[in-house]
Parts: sequence; structure tokens; C-alpha cells
Amino acid sequence: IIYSEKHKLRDSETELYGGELVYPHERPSRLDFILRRIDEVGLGSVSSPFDFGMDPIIKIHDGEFVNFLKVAWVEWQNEGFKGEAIASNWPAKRMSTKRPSFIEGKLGYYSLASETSISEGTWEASYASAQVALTAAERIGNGERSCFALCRPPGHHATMDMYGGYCFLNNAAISAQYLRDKGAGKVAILDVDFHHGNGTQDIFYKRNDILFVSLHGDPMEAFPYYLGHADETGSEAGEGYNVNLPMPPKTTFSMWRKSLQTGLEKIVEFRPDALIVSLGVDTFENDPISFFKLKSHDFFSIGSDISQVRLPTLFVMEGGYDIAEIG
Ligand code: OKP
Ligand code: ZN
Repeated sequence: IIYSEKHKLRDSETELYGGELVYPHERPSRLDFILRRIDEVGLGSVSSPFDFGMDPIIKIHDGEFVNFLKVAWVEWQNEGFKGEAIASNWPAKRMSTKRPSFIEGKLGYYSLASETSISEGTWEASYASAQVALTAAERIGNGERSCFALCRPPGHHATMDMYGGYCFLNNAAISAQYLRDKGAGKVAILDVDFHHGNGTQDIFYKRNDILFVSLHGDPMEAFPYYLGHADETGSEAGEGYNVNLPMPPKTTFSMWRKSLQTGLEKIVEFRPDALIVSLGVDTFENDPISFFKLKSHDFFSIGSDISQVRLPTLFVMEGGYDIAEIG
């Protein structure tokens, strides 16, 4: 288990939710509850990350985007705005793709949704979260059977040049590329978070060396709304290497497990050298922002099913917002 205290630097005060500014669902105490449970059940030893620097991040993300994340909070504050930095305008249909110079324009240029405020420490925590994932990936590359990257903020909605959906840097994607560069020929990513991993899909959409499989709430009815349909199967060399398994509201574990079986079969067929699991637990029945009906004990069955593919497995923490039950 790899963990950094620096996740606490991401403690935004505001999430735009239902027309109100609320204290964010994606909050530091999520990891306190998970760590407490890890200790209670003796899941394993918890180690601090190494610093792999910017290079593995820049292999996935646009350099100008990363520079924007570094300076956005300071630029926003320098304008004298009172609240946190929230995007409120976008280059929408038929508008220009030129990047504005003013911070308000840049926020929309580099984001895909408005719920996620940029606040003090957001960059530092996001950087540390990526280093947690990289340290865990390094363990897998060195022959460890499994490793849990206790990442926060999460990453699977972040694209090469957009943040949003509580995500800034795509920890799973950065890890997958790192494993490839360390010598893995093929890597599979299984995204079991309730929400579609639009960022991960977009990053690897044209590639056939990284298979992306996602189980999620149907985007017709759930965030991120504009990606995650079953007919998105990859393009160019990546045709056939993207698998989306959307499911409707009130999906129970017996239904969900059939999709997991389908996804795992695709992964076995792909013959990867390693598996990365984007581990969101917001499929839980009492999750406050999701609509699946998985029960607490079902998560043991998920682990058991995943273990059947017998692959070195890196678990990267994503969502899960029933804080008291998340452990
Ligand atoms: C991040 B992750 C609910 C709106 C929620 C943002 C969700 C981000 C989820 N009505 N919008 O995938 O857990
Ligand atoms: Zn989620």
C-alpha cells in the first residue's frame, strides 16, 4: 500500500452541486477512513512514495496544461476573486479553440466540468497523488503480485489536457505508461468506478498496447454524460481496444458481475503483462452521487473475480463517497 499525507493539501471548500456550493464529496477524510480500515484488518504495510519527477507525467499530459495547473490558483487569486477558481465558460460548439490569456478563459479551456474548484494546494496534492501511483507501479514492475496506490485526488476523468470530475492528473494512465516504459509489452486497465473513465479512454483511444475496459453508469443518465457509450470501441490502431459496459440505474451486483465477467474475458484474451484497476467504490448502494446497488460484501467478490485472471495487479484509488462506509 502506497500513501502520501500530501493528499490533505487538496481540501477545496466548494463543489458546485445541484445549484449550490457544497463542501466537496471528494474530501480528505475519505483516506482517513480507508487507512483506519487497512490498519484494523491488517491489509498490509503502508509506505511513502518516491519522487519520479515530472517526466512520467509529461508522457501523458500536455506540458501547457500541467503549467496551467501549477499556476492557476495564484493567477486566480491575483485577480482578487473571493472564492475558489471555478470554470464558468467553455469553448462550446462552433467556437474558437484559441487559448485565452485571462485566467477565467483558461479555466474553461482546460476543464470538462464546473463542479471541481481549483484551490490552494491542489497542484501539490495532484502531483503527490501521481507519485503514489508511480511508486506502486514501480513495485508491480519489480515483480510484486499486487499493490494498492491510495491516490487522492482521483484521476480517471482527467484527459491529456483537461481536469474535472474531481480529477487533475490521470494516475492510472500515468502508471500504465510507466509500466510500458519499464518493459511491459501490454497493459490492461479495468475501471470499476461508478463513473466512466473518460480521461483514460481518451488518452489511449488510438492505441493497441493498452486495453481500456470500463464498467459504469450509462452516460445517458450519469456523469460524465458525453462519453462512455458501448459503441466507443477505439479508433485507428486502437480499434477494438476500448470496451465500455454501461449499466442502468438500480443495477444490482448479479447484473454488474456479468459485465465484470465480460470485461475480464476481454482482458484475458488481450494477454497483458499487468493489470491496473481504477478502483472506485462509488458503485456502493448508499453512495450519495451514484445509482448502482452493490453491497459491502460484494466488493470481496469483485476482488476474488479479478484475482482469477492471475495478473500482477495495481489498484489505483478513484471515487467512493459514502465516507463512513468507504473502508
Ligand atoms: C468522480 B469519480 C452528481 C454530479 C457529480 C461529478 C462526479 C465526479 C465523480 N449528480 N459530478 O469518478 O468518482
Ligand atoms: Zn466515480
